This record gives sequence, structure tokens and C-alpha cells, in this order.
Amino acid sequence: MISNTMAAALNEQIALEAHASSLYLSMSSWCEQEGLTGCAQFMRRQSEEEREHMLRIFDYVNERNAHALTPATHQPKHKFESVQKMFEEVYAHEKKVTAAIMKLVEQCYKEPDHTTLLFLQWYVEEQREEEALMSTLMDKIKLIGTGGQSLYYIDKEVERLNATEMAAEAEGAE
Ligand code: OFO
Repeated sequence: MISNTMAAALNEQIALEAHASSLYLSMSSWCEQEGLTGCAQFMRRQSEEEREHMLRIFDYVNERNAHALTPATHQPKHKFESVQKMFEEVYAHEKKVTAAIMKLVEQCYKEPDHTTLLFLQWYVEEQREEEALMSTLMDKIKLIGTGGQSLYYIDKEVERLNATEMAAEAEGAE
């Protein structure tokens, strides 16, 4: 059993992960429209990952005899100023999610709730990896710059990064 406060806090996190999944799917679609197929595949995979993150918490809440609430879907924006700005937004969103996970961890210490604390360790690690990935991507985008062929090179770089991530995941799953 988890406390009502913890159940409410985890339900908020479910909503945040669901929103990330929906926003990233919208980004993927915009990239597709812009002919950035590498970026579209990358954001599609990110969207699917966020849904998995949401479901992982969803199942945990129900398993602990609390009630996991299906979040409302508010429509994400559909257009982005540029691919550079879009990735800046992803990075900012990941930092926001990390801050939310840290607040949950603080709540675990406060109660204390060691079981939820252990459950959240996976998220702490996942956020560290996601922030590192986005930071690497932002550095590459800055290096490529905004010259004539920059969109082509950004798309190729993101495609390469996506393939590396998928290979690492496949290796981890073996
Ligand atoms: Fe759910 O990991 Fe990103 O936000």
C-alpha cells in the first residue's frame, strides 16, 4: 500500500510521461512533414519510450493497491519554429521530468517509502541517460551550425544516434 499523497504524486507523473509521449509523437509527425525522416524516427521512438515509462508507473500504482488514473489528453502543439528549437524543447522537457522525479524521490524520503524509492531508481538512471543523450545532440547541432546543408546533416546525425541507441537497447535485451 502506498500513501494517498504518494498515489497522487505518482498519478501526476503518469500524466507528465503521457504528455511527453504525445508531444514527441507530434514532433515526429512535424519532422516527417519537413522531410526530416531521421529526426521523425528518433522522436517516434522517444514517444514510444515515454509511453512505456507511463505504463511502468501505472502498473506500479495499481500493484500497490492504489488507483492509477488514465491521464487526460491535451493536444500538443503541431508546429515548431525549427528543428533546432524543437530539440531545445525536448531537452527542456527532459529537465522538467528529471525535476519531477527528484520531487518524488524527496517524497519517498519524507514518508518514508523505501519500496517506491527503489522503484524510482530506474527513473533516476533513465533521466540521467536521456539528459546526456539530448545534451550530446544539442552539442552536435551547434557544431553543424545553420549553413545551407545544415538540416541534411542534422537529420543524418540524429539518424545515426537513433541507430546507436537501438543497437544498445537490443544488446541490453539479450
Ligand atoms: Fe520518461 O523519460 Fe523522458 O521524459
